[in-house]
Amino acid sequence: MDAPALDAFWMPFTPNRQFKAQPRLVVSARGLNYRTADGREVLDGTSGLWCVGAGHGHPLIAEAMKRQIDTLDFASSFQVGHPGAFALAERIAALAPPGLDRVFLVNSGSEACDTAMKIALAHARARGEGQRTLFIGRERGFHGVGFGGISVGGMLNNRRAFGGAMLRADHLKATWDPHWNGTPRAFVRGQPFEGAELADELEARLIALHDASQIAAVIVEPFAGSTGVLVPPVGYLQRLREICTRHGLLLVFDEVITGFGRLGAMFAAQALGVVPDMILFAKTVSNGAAPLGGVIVSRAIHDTLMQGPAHLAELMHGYTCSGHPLACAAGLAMLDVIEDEDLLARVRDLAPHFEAAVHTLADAPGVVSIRNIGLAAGIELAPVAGAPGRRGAAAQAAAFDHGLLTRAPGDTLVLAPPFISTRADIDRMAGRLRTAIQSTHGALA
Ligand code: PXG
Ligand code: PLP
Repeated sequence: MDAPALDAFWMPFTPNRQFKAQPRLVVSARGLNYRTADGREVLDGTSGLWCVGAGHGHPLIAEAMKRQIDTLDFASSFQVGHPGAFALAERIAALAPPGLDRVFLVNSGSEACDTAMKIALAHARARGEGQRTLFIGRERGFHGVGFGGISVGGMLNNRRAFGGAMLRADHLKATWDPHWNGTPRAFVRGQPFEGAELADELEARLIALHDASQIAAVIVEPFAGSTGVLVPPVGYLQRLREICTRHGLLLVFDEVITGFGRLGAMFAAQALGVVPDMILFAKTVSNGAAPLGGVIVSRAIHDTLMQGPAHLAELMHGYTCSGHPLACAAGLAMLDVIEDEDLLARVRDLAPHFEAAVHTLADAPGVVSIRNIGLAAGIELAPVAGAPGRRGAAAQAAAFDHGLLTRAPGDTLVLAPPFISTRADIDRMAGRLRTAIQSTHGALA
């Protein structure tokens, strides 16, 4: 294909003017590597955007999608159905924690979040508790970009421009504190052991302030991914669960990043041993090969909503492409791949090496914190005075030029490698990241 004109495409979450002045185009991908328009290989250090756990161009997924498009290209799931959506939901239900076995399919994590919030509101109303309209999220949480997601989310920049249009929400504090009780833990490996009591704020401040009777649901990511890998202390999620149970609140885990293997279990709920009432998923479920997401709902919530006249939809909600045949084919194939290639065990096996590799960057210039869990890590750089985000952006651009795709929320560089990475791939990623950090450090001092 000839090089396209870049003007018309308004790129999402991208500094458009800067990108179009210095475009970085990828044109193909296989396994762990992207190929750029000018023929260079770039190692995918972020699984695309946390999606491509099984590596790019997986033949089983590609073949399943090709078969599907030749058999049934589109069927809506509104009042008709096709086998793929039922089969996918059944498979996912069987993989989820006990009690969570009803699955609403959508096309993205943002839609999953808005869907879960609607289910929580409808559930409250069905129980005669229509006053429950407040959601509790967490500072530095990300739940996509729908109006529900930005309301319960805690990223200031995603909220600032839309303030008046948001739903009622309040927020827990972020779990990240580099000096817990005066003890430095900027370079803690994995989950910090102290600090579970951060969760007590839910009861001591938020429930005390708003009253449990007003709260529709508490929505958190098991670890905050897109704000730079903020890992909760051991026991924190358990405490949230206990408090929610004590006060009759629904607990929702946003597993858009953690779902389908990133922590070495199918869901973080299983890796960390805490069962919520709903789980949101997207991204890795289809290996990124098709837009696909969903909400796994407890049988209890689902059954509460199965009421009203039999000829009317029990939930007035759904997307044209909910349960799209191609997305379902990709999802079913990805579940086969996870099983056949034992990807969860590979993640568990690789995670300690990954942890050790990213922590070797502690002595790279300007690194102020390194955090990791499963196959996710955030390497935080000291900001340029008066220009937060500049150093992160410069290092991200340099990494790409040195053959590594990374992400830079603010001044944190994120690594989230595909599950099929080898130890040598991980070392290469860490090496290229070091080069990028070193090569941009001096210029921005
Ligand atoms: N919840 C979580 C926890 C996410 O990480 C979404 C919801 C929204 O999903 P969709 O499919 O609507 O984008 C996400 C998305 C990053 C980055 O840089 C992360 C996401 C999206 C874009 C960038 O880490 N996560
Ligand atoms: N806008 C219009 C005019 C529509 O007809 C529809 C769906 O039928 C939508 C928006 C919603 O689109 P989607 O179902 O893909 O989210």
